[in-house]
Amino acid sequence: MTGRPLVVHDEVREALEAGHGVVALESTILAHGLPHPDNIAIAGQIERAVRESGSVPATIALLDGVVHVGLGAAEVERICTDPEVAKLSVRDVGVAAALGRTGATTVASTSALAHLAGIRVFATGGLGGVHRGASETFDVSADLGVIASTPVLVVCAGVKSILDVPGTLETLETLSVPVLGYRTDAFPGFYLSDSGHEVPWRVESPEEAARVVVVRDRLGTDRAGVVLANPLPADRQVDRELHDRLVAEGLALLAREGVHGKDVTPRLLEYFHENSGGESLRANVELVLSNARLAGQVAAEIARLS
Ligand code: PSU
Ligand code: MN
Repeated sequence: MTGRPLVVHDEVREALEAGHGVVALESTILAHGLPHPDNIAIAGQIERAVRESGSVPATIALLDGVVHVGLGAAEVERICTDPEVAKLSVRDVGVAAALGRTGATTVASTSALAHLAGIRVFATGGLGGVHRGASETFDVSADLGVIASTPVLVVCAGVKSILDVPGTLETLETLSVPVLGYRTDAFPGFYLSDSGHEVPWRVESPEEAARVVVVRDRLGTDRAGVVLANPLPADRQVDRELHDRLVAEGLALLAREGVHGKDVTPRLLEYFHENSGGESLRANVELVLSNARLAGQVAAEIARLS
């Protein structure tokens, strides 16, 4: 047993060596967040959105005990198709690697592995956060703590309103993670453009977001990542009534089925996709593609400024 079980795809390694923009992409959203078989085509669209904005995509996953930073099409298809693909947060990655397993990486583990590979920007859909009732269940996503100690900029559409949104924002403040609204003062609520809560900072362009990363780095104030919150346009968000009904039903379903731990988010997403007449999937795909595009632009700007 020698060497680190981590492979960086040739194209990604060359881009990093040449100082070009690279965007990390998570695989949990593919394996556990989007329905099969749509997830295969969507994975390709996400990678294309990064390329079209001038950066190289690096989808991250664990395959047969080896971390891959950058996947080929067949590997993406495997992550999207194989029902045995585990959901791996940071604490799971080393164990799964030791046991030779295959798994998808969350926001937490994708950020950590992106940083190991030298990638500074990461695009996803929504962050994990503080769950409602967390003061009793202690269910707070590991995403938050890992972002707080991993200098990667995460582009997301905020968090879902199934979570405790103000509690999540308070926790990000406690953990010293800056939250930037992209052309907005409102923290987005994933399916909704505005969660009803404010962000502390706002940036108007990919260049401004890139400057935040570069200047924070130069200052060396702390090692926290940055959350760049990119809302769906108001006319593309999910209808509020439908949204509120899905959230109420979804939370009731979790209680009824006794779902807990890492199964909570995938179960809810599945419920939404099956009960929204295609609306949750439509919005989810649009926001992920928009985040991938923006992340590609920010990564290209960071490369230019560095
Ligand atoms: N939020 C979404 N879609 C997702 C996830 C979150 O809207 O697919 C996934 C991400 O991979 C995130 C993870 O990192 O769920 C958080 O899971 P948990 O709450 O178990 O930490
Ligand atoms: Mn949890």
